[in-house]
Amino acid sequence: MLHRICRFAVLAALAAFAAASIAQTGWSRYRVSVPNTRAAQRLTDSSLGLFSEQVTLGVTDVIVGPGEGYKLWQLGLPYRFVSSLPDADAWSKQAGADADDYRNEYFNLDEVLAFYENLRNTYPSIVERVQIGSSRNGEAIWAYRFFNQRDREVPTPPRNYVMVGGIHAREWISPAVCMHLAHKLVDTFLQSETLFSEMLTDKIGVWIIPSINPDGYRYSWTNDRYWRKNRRNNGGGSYGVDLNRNFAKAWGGAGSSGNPGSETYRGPSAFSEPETYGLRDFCQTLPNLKAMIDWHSYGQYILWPWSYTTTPAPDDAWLRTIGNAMRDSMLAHGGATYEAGQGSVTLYIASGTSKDWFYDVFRAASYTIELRDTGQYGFVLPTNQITPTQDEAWWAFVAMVLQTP
Ligand code: 0X9
Ligand code: ZN
Repeated sequence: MLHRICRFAVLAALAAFAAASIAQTGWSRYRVSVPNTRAAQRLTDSSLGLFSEQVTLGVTDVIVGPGEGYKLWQLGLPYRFVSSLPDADAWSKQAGADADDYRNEYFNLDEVLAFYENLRNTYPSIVERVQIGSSRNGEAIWAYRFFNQRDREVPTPPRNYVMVGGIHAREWISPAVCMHLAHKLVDTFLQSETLFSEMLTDKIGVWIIPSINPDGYRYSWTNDRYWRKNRRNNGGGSYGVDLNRNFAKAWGGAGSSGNPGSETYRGPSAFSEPETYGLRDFCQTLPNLKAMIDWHSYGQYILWPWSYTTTPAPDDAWLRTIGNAMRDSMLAHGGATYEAGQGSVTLYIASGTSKDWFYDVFRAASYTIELRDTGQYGFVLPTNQITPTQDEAWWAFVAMVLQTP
C-alpha cells in the first residue's frame, strides 16, 4: 500500500512537473505512443492538435499549446518531447510594434521585401526563398516558400501552389494581400488551427512571389501612381510591356496591343520580358503544381481561363467549382461579394495572360482574382480597406487549397 502511494506521489509530482515545463515552452511538438486502437481513439477524442490528418498506430505527433500539458498527461499514454514550436508572432515582436502595419498601410518595395526577410529569418525551418530571376532593370525577383516543417521528412513532393503579387504595378493591394497570406501561412504551420488540418499536413508548399514587377512597383511609388507595366525601354520615348499580355498562350491575340505606347502592349514576342520568363522557368521546376492565383485589382472578380476566347476551357466544370468555392468562402467569412466567372465572359477578352498560359501548360487550377473595390476608388484603394481585403483573400485561398487535394 505504502509502495502504491509512493508511486502515485512520484507520478503526480512528475505530472505536475511535466505540465509546468510544457506550459513554459509555449507551443511544443510531442510524440505520443499509440499501441492499440483504444489508445488511438483516446487521442482522437482529445482536443490536442495533430501533426497529421489522423491518429496513426505506433506513434502520433501532437501539438501542445500553452497550458495544454494536462491534456497530454490525461491521455495516460507514453510520450516524449520532440521540439518547441516558435511563437507565431515572434517575427512581429522582433521587428517592433510597427510590423503589423502592413494591415493598415501600403508598403513600398523595400518594406515588402523586409517583411518577408523578417519572416524568413525568424522561421528558417518553414520559410525559404529562391531568386526566380531579375527584372528588366536588374532587380532581383524572389519567391518565398512556406511549407510545413515535416515535408522535409517525406519523399513525395508536396502539393505546390503559386501566388503572384504585383504583376500590375499600380494594384498595390496585391502585394499587400500576398504579405497577409504569408503571415497566415506561418501562423497555420506553427500552430494547430484545427480548421486547417489539411494545410497542417506535409502535403503543401506555397510559393509566394511578393512582387513579380519590382521596377514597375517602384516607379508607381516614385513617379506615377497609375503605372501598370514593367519598365522596358521600348525606344521612341515609350516604356513598358504589359506583363499580363506577354505570356505565350494566344500571345498577340485580341485584347492586347502591338503599340508600345499602349497600356496593354504585349511586347515584341511572347516571354520577351525577364519578369515573365522568370515566372515561366520557375513554375516549370515545381512538381505537382496544383494552382496559381495572380492577384490583381480592381473589380471583385474571381476569373478562370480562358481569357483569350469565350469558348469554355476543357476543365470549365472544376474551374467553376473551385472559383465558386472561393467566392462562397469569402462571403461566408464576412468578406465582400465577388463575382466568379470565366475571364473573357465575366470581364473582357485578354490574350497572353498568366492564367491562360499556366492552365494551358499545367492543366492546373489557374485564377486571376481582382480584389477590391468595384470602382469607387479603384486602384487607389483607401488604407482602411486593406485589412478586410486581406482577410477575405485568405479565405479564398483556404477554399482553393481545400478544393485541390
Ligand atoms: O487586364 C488585365 O490584365 C486584368 N485586369 S486589370 O484591371 N487588373 O488589369 C484582367 C485579366 C483577366 N482576364 C480576363 N479579363 N479575361
Ligand atoms: Zn491587373
